[in-house]
Amino acid sequence: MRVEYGHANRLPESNISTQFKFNVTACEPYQTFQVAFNTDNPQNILIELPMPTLSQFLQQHLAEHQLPAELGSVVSTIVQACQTISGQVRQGALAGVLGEAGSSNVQDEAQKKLDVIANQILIDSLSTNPAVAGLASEEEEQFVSINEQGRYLVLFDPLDGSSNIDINISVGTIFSILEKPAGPLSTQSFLQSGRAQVASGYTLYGPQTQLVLCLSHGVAVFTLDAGGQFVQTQLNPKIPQATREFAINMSNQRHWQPPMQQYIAELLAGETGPRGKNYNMRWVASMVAEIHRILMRGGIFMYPKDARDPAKPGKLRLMYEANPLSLIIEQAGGTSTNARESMLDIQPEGLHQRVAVIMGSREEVDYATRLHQQ
Ligand code: P6P
Repeated sequence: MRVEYGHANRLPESNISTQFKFNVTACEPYQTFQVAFNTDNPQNILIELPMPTLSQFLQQHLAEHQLPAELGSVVSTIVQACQTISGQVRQGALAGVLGEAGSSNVQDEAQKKLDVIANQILIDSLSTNPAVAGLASEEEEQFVSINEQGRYLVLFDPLDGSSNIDINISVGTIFSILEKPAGPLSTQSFLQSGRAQVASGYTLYGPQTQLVLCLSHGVAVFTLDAGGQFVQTQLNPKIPQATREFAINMSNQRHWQPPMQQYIAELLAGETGPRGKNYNMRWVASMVAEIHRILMRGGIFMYPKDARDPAKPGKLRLMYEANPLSLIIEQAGGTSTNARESMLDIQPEGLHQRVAVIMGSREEVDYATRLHQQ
């Protein structure tokens, strides 16, 4: 953070006669700093201050919001695993981690080598933390019991967007943290609505490796620095209410239900149609990358129910994709639904339950959802 020039209130033990007040260009609410300045010309104060690291942020955030230290410990364990995964992703072919694993997961999807590696890194890390009672992963059919006395449950998609790995397009890790209910650990322990999440986040392995974290009190963005530290680079990004950018896989258009057909047709009609403005489209095929773009500049992301498999309400998974990302979207001023109800209110019925997804800028999500409710 730079303080370009400053004025400070009367400092103790000082012989300064005039009042000074700092006009700080960017500052964390809790950032404190000592100032020694030249009284001959106080206007030329330049002070470089370090942005907080993840551990500094957690220490302050947990205290400010009276959150348990164990929650910070579980977050730190997940983030350390993500740093290890980042190292593997970055090396790609050089580490021999690209290509197919030659196996399928519970979703009957072909696993990439990095899917399996990332999954094992997270399981191994979380298994060392006594605050973790159990975990659920996209790559594991059943939950994994860790410590019956643990306080938290962790659910994750170890490497979302893995079809992009071999072509060097951004992928990410998505995680969700719930409190373990009383009683013996079972699948039912995990089946809590998205509103019950005590934390969620994702790590985006892109041009930068970035961590986006939400402990239900705002959203913080961190960037992995050259020394291997996550440093806070943004606090409480806000998603614009309106947008001109939508993200959907248009090749599925003929399979959508009529309300989604209508909604997208109106967007494509642009300023000549009922919406009265032109739109742009993006599709990365990596949900974490789409949601990060929306967090940074707005937009709407959709993966609707389609007729290819009428038994499936959607492609994406509720517990470790839609819910953790919906918490972040809502905390940043956006909204998220399954086209009928708020995503975070859905009562889960299975660990790997799929769901239709519409999330992002409130104005568009509300409009698209209303079309499905008519
Ligand atoms: P499609 C990645 O496989 C994923 O689960 C999401 O990250 C992404 O948004 C979606 O599927 C892409 O699906 O059908 O366009 O390949």
